[in-house]
Amino acid sequence: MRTDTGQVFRLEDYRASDYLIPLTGLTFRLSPGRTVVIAELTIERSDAARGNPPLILDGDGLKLTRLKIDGKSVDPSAYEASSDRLVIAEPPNAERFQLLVETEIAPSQNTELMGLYRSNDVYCTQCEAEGFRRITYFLDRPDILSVYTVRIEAERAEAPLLLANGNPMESGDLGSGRHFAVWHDPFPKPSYLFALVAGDLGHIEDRFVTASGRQVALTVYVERGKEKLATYAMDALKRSMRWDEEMFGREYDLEVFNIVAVSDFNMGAMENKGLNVFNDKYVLANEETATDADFANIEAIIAHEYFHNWTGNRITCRDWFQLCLKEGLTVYRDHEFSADQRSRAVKRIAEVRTLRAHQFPEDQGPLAHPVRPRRYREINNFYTATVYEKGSEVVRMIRTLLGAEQFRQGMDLYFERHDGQAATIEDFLKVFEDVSGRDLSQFSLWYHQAGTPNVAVKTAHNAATQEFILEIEQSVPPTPSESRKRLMHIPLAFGLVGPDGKDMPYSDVDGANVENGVIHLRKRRHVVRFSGIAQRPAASLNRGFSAPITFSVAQRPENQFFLARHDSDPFCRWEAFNALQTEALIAASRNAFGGKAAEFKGELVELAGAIAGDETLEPAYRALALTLPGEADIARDIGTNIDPDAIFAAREALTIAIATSNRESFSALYAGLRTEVPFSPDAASAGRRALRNTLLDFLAALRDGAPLAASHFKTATNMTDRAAALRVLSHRHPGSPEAVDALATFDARYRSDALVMDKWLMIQASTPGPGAVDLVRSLLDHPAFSMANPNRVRALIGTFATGNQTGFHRPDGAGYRLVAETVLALEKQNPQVAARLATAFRSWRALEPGRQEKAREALLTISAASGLSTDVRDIVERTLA
Ligand code: B3K
Ligand code: ZN
Repeated sequence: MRTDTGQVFRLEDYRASDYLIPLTGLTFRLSPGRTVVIAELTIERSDAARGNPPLILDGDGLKLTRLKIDGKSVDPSAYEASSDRLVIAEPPNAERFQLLVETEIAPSQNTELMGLYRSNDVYCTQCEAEGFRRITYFLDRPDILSVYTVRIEAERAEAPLLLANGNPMESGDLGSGRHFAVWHDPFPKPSYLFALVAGDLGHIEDRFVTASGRQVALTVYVERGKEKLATYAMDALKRSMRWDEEMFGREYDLEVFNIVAVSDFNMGAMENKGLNVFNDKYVLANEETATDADFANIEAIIAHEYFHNWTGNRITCRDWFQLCLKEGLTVYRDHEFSADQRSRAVKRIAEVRTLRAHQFPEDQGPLAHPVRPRRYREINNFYTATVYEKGSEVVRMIRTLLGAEQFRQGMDLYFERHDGQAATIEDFLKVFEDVSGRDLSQFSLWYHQAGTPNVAVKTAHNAATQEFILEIEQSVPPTPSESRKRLMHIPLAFGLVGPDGKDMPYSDVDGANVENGVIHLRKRRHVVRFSGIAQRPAASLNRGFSAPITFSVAQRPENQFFLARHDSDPFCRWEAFNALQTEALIAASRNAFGGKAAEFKGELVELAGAIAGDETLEPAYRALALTLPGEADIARDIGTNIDPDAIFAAREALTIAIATSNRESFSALYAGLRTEVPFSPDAASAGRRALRNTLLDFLAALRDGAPLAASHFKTATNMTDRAAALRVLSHRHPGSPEAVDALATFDARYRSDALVMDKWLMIQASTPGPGAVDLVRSLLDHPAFSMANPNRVRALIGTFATGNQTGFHRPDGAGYRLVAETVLALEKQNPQVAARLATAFRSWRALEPGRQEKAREALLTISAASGLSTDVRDIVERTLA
């Protein structure tokens, strides 16, 4: 573990490297406790070098055992090797020379899961962002592109399978039970994309013929016995490959594409060239073990990592400040893929819910940073919702600005101009300026300025002049170290919905540039006048969520209800209903805070019933609309002085009000949606299950609802229904005989399947109320839990900290203490996962004063610990600042 040195990295300090490494040869002699790594590097002086600068290679926890330059041993006085760097003060004064570096590492002792480590007796690697320096000394920065040839030697019995990036070259026997394989990757790549896997794994294989007729051998490797669980991932891979050819003209470029699923992994997956390594949670699935959400995640993540082959690998990042160049763009691409494979409207709503749940609180709290940050202490803490999700929204806005055709031309130019390079956000924006002739300098603030812009709108209609007027004002709230904000270019898609539910035409518009249904806001205030509007329309604004902003519209409630029933834009229709629910919930939680009973408008409760039964809407859409805003969503919209118990009470009250008034229609609808056999993971079937399970949640919220949920659980024929029923039982009827029985049945049935048991841990960790703290503490000792496995930690502690508002925010601070203790216990073995967990405190200043103080105390116990990792110290200090 690297302890904090206080060092800060700044974008403005970027300098090209003095040296390049055009060729990298690596030999691994694998052994769990002592692996020898021999790096043979061709080093070249770069154009940036002046004179004969020292060669400084990065390391992290390394032990040097041999060093040669041009085949000759180097005198110890001529270099300085420490665990974190290798300095050769006077390298040969030649254009190029050969460096041989031998290091020794211990994969079996690597608990950080960065560099070369062991997962279930399989050797695997994770190098992004700076894990390669835990394997060998190197210029471990993304602008050093090198052609790799990798030789792996291992015991055949332990590791019959030997994989690395690129294409297989040769393999053979070494005698005494050992064997070898050589891999060559012809595409120059940065070190963070290096990968090696060795072990004894099962696999499934398939083929893909690219658009130009090249054959690619596809293989997914999984734990032996789990081969059948990889078929959905393989199918998603083939669909991704085809889609990227059709939509972006991108073909795959190697002879093989390999995916390996491992069970110990710090994040979702990794796009190493030709050898993607996955968290097995995002590969393994069948109806018995995976929910529809799991299937959708697998499809999206397989696609995401595959799409990185062009956006990330062929064109990579110049430095880590440019992370969004590959991540925001690739998230945009995987979103579009899923929208094409499933329902575009449903996908968009789900994306916005995710953005609001993860990115908005980040942008509105102490960890706010621009999509392209300018400074960091620990780069691993910048794989954030802002870089990924807001980064994707920025790309989407570029498409909105340019239109589909010019956007595609810009992407084509990007691939043509920057293939094989390590590029920047400026390079990316420039291609779109070049194809469109537009000036994107004001727009580029989306990359450079943190904070969620707010747009406030007032509407007025003048019947006499037949004018409809929008008064629009933008503001960007201050964020840490950016108190003054510049005005943004905000593309606001809109429609004026007439009494017949259709968009009204207007004869003229004045006050802002309006093109193709988009108002371009560039100034602080615009008064936009539409003429030729005889009757007052309802303003449908930010259609499709065209800009990632918060929004306040002074619009009559009847217009909101009207939009919720009639808007032709499915996103805004959902949004109108969601806003009505949110308003009602905020009012009810204020009442609950003041001890008053909640009351809800009949029209709102009836509308929920109408949406549930509206056959013109897809079931998945209806399910999303019926799902009330989450407790954290309501808290975020309230903004300050948050009392999670009052919010919970309000949400319960609205659930019961909706369930009570719509009981009969919900029951009939529920009964009509039977479990479908045989199971299919497709979007339409998943949508019907989602609607049925959402209806169950309402019906089971009623006092006599436990038997219905118990029967749903018992008759379930797939994991989606089974997990939904278990959640409903244990959240709505905790401690009931039905809940206790279902939890025990589930445990007995899935005890040996860790991924399924994660669901069991998650459901319990999110049980509302003060009892959750003790429940989670007791589960720390359950055999299904392990502090060494990131999936287990995220399932139990992560879910508790971010998915259990009343548990984590228990007024006496016991929830905060539990999470702080876990952060401290975990960070010694895995600082990256510990730091991620610590971000659960990021919204602490929005809490009511009592909880705020308890949260601060917990944060202080973390920051007071000595020898804290850079990862955790960075998060905790920024959170407290
Ligand atoms: N690029 C990786 C994330 C690496 C995270 C390193 N801390 C997965 C992805 O975004 O595709
Ligand atoms: Zn990515």
